Amino acid sequence: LAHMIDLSRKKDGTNDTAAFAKDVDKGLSLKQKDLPSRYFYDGKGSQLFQQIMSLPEYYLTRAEHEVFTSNKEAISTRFAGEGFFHLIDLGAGDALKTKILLGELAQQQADFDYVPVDISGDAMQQLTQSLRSELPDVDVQAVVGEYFKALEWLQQNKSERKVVLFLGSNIGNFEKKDSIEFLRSIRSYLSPGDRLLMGIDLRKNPDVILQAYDDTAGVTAAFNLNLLHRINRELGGEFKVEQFRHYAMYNPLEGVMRSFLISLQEQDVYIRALDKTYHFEAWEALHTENSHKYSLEQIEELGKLCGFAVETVYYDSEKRFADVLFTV
Ligand code: AVI
Repeated sequence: LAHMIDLSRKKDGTNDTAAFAKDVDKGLSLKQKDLPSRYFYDGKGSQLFQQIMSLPEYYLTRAEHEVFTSNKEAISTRFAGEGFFHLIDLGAGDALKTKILLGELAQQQADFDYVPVDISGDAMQQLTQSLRSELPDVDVQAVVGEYFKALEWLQQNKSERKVVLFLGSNIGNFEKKDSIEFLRSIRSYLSPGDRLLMGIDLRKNPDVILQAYDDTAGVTAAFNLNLLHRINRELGGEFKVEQFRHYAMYNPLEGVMRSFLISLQEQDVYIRALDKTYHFEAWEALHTENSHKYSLEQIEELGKLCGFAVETVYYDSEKRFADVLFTV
């Protein structure tokens, strides 16, 4: 059984390009230029991120894969213990890690349905298809749209138990205050007995972290620079992309990996959709992404602030990455 519902269309008549244009103008007009990292993920960017996930330096995905492989029985048993539940996978993508759990849950004959949520319709189409052939016994209700739309939609079945997955250290890309707002909002859709399993990249040797965001093959650089290509493609921007470079740095005090695009020379860039020109000084930085790394203490604290208690922490063998199971 597999369905797909599309909640991505906007009611107010504005489209995604208009929102993108507005955010680009806002970000490039700041004294310290800054663009939201969620705009990395157009078709090309999503493809590059897939490539990043299999880079030797990008340990996060492999580490979380290991967490799932070595703990799938324990996790599934916790999920399935109390009767029917919805397994809601926020930002599911290709669900490579979730499939490990789904296989185990199916084997345990758990009573659940799987609700992958993603902004990419293509990704949800492909996932639905692959699940149909790989795990035909799992009920799938794919949702195309923003995270909260999906949670709202699920409120129709308010009394049904929910387990929310937020994997891949996606929480790390939020500013601290946004992560609190986000988790509180998830919490508001949950009831006692519900759970949240969140994947979080842990603090570790700064060299290891830095290399993960500055790989030798240059895939992460291409991923970052794609944001300028996207502005050129979608907003008629005139960025000379080769006049910018990727620069990544890790601050071990804050536990934050920051990525920038640095202008290699003084230049003006015209963007047709905004009919505006933006000035860059030589070596001026445009900030594009933060990836926060957490300590276990901070994770507990963050959970507490948002109404979640830590039930179990699952690690990979090198303790690089944690999947934290929270209860409400
Ligand atoms: C999606 N997110 C968790 C990735 C990260 O590690 O922050 C995005 C990424 N940026 C550069 N490499 C990967």
